[in-house]
Amino acid sequence: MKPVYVLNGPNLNMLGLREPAIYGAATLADIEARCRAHAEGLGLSITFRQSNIEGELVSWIQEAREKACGIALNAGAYTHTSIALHDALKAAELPAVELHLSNVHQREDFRHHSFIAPAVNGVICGFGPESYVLAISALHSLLTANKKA
Ligand code: DHK
Repeated sequence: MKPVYVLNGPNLNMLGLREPAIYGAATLADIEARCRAHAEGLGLSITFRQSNIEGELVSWIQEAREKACGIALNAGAYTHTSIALHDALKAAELPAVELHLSNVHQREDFRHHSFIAPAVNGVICGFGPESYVLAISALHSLLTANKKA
């Protein structure tokens, strides 16, 4: 089976150092390890990547169309700005989940709007690193449901 792509946008390479009161103490490497262990338990493999560059995220979503079975995306601040990521997700035609560590709805108004949300199956936010685990479980459910269909 093809891997799930777990894609991370800008500033997520700074986790552990960055505003720990909001984003927690776990590093992106810690989260990657947790995602791998969880995915393995579900019989999935993952490709885990981070970029600060919008176009690179677009290219990885395009690549996913052929090489992945689903996408979990924390697009960071591009969530709130990127029509390009919206369009790439639409074109990928794969099960996809938007996720965030923080509860964006409890935060500044500019974080309340997502350009990603209309292009994915669902959104998970506010559970810290557990948001990644929940997103992988959600993709597993979607993939299992697809197989039964
Ligand atoms: C991460 C970011 O970098 C912010 O720009 C988003 C998201 C929230 C998170 O909570 O994972 O607004």
